[in-house]
Amino acid sequence: MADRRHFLKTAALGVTAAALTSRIAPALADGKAIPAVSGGRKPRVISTWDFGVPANLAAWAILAKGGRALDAVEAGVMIPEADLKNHSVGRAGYPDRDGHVSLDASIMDGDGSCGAVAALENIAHPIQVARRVMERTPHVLLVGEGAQQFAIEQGFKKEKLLTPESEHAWHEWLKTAHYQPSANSEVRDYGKGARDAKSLPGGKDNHDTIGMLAIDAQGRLAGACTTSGMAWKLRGRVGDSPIIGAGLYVDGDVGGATSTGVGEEVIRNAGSFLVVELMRQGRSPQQACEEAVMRIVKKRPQASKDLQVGFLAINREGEVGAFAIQPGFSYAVCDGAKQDGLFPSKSVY
Ligand code: SD4
Repeated sequence: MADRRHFLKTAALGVTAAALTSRIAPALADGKAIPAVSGGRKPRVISTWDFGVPANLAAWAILAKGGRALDAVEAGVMIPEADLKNHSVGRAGYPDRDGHVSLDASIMDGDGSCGAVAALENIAHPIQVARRVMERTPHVLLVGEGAQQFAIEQGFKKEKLLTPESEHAWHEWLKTAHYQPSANSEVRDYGKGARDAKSLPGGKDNHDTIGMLAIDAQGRLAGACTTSGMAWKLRGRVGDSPIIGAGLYVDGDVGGATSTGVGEEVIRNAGSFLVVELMRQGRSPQQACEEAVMRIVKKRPQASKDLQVGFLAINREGEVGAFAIQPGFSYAVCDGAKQDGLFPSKSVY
């Protein structure tokens, strides 16, 4: 009955699951969806969006010396956390609707160890706090004031993260106070993508994240994900990035996945866990990302036309895959052959 209701609803919208599948079929059939990045190369580090390129380089400094994947992803994502041009991660992130910069981050090692913080304020490098949660507490996730208290006890400095530029953007937003997530704000705010802003769907710049996955010379896998979440979000809102299994998941026997975009859609579908489980069942990283994206689209076909979600994955062979709902998602790949690889992801639309 529920299925029938769902069918009638989607049919009424003129968008059936079959129609959606056929929209991506050409991409699958013409070979374009074959992973741009083949396997067999270790070490390798990959990350979301254009700002993944400098982040990968910091991770590479560790991986190239034979260092540990876990150390590499932590060091890598600290670059965008500190970057004042990046209004989506760490310092200079856009605030919530009440003007608070509130940060989410998670880190996971191939052996299943993980740590995360959510709605953390006034601490510049949430990924480091997430790692401390993983290594120095019996817990996985600390939130809000408790997370900040823990960070300060661990020696992190309390500081103001709202920059004058981000504060100005918030005041501009307050003039209408209209909340509408928009796709691909990550590239719009950052680097060359800024030029393409007008051509992208949506209005305000309001979300970003870096997700990073690495495999080291010994074949160990790890991942990290950090964000200031959706700009102008409700105070207390937590996205997918600090939720293990949603914004990040790593299993050393299989591979890792991370996500970017509207976190609510990713949480609903346990997105990164789903991608890793699909790889466990034999899908390539590319196939797994495509299936996870289509799961989101099929559940909410109408809503998905106006929102962005992208998945990025690597398997233990080092093979890479990426897929998104909307065009515009990019991912950076760094290995011994090329350190500044940047690829456009395939997408449903
Ligand atoms: C969130 N997934 O908080 C994050 C935002 C994001 O690209 O990834 N934006 O929902």
